[in-house]
Amino acid sequence: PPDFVCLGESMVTFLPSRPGRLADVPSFARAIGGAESNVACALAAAGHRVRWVGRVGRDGFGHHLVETIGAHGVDVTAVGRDPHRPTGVYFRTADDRAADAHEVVYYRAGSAASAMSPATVPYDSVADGRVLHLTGITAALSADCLALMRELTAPRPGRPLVSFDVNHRPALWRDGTAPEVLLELARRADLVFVGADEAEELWGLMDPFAIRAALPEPAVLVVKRGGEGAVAFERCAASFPTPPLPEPGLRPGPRSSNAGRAEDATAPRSGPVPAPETRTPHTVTTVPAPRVDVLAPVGAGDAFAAGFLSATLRGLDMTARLRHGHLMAAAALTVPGDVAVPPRRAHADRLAALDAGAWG
Ligand code: KDG
Repeated sequence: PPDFVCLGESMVTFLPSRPGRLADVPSFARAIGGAESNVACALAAAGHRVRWVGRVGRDGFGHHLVETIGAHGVDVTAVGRDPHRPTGVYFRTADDRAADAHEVVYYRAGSAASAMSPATVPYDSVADGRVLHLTGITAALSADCLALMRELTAPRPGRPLVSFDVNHRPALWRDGTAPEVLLELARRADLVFVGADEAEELWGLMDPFAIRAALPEPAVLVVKRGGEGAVAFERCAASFPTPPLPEPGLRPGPRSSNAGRAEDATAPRSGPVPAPETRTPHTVTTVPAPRVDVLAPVGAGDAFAAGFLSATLRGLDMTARLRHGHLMAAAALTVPGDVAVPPRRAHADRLAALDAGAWG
């Protein structure tokens, strides 16, 4: 069985040959994208057994996606092929003055992946891994996809650990339901990743403690704060992760000075007052992000999730998990495409083990 199953829509991505508005760019280079398969590719590169479950059209773009993701070492045998609907595609633009001023233009309405549902995606094809990684993008694709997300996150005996990246894509949510749907799904997951910027757009919350107060259920909540780093909340005696895989000679990185404090979230602090249900004590670990020159931000969140998930399954401590997330994200930030070229595991371990001073 795989360590990870990642489910979601992958698309052929078109990267611009030069900066400018969509109307002005003369040609594009073909690449691949899709938040969940980006995570799958990075996890495979980190040495894990990974399956990607999605649905593509019976068309050239569908073949290309399956072949390329498979060539990254990801198991693609459970990918569905839809004879009636096309594979989704999307175009990116670039702005040479600010990397985050790019546009993303989707051509995915009615795509093959939007036909994923409890009927077209057999539960057994996603439930036999140790961790099932999902994102909020899937919930926005169609009513069927939302039903599938609800089924996969419903509590049931023997459910794999569910990892959920909120991944708010405003262009996909036209009906105003994103705040409530994404909160509902996140509350049913075991591990949640959310950007502070997304939490502000969705729920008007930016302070990590306020976000934790709104999302007390997941055993682990990671709030990403861009260049400022990330904060992880872990419920004490959390059931996540399952016992780590034995790895001889593993040397976890040192703790940063503010790592691993057991906190009662109801203790007085500045900022919004947490809801009473956060009385369960949790540890709070903060790790700054390394500085990099950003070439293209798309895919960095997926890379972060992959680094964090890989380190989690390896049984590394929370500081090391966050550092591996940042290192993988740095790899994605410095390439033009969506899929990171991750550092080799031994190299990443050495970087993650640098002392706290090197981490800002
Ligand atoms: O996280 C990166 C993804 O956003 C990108 O690869 C495309 O999956 C994608 C999406 O739906 O935006």
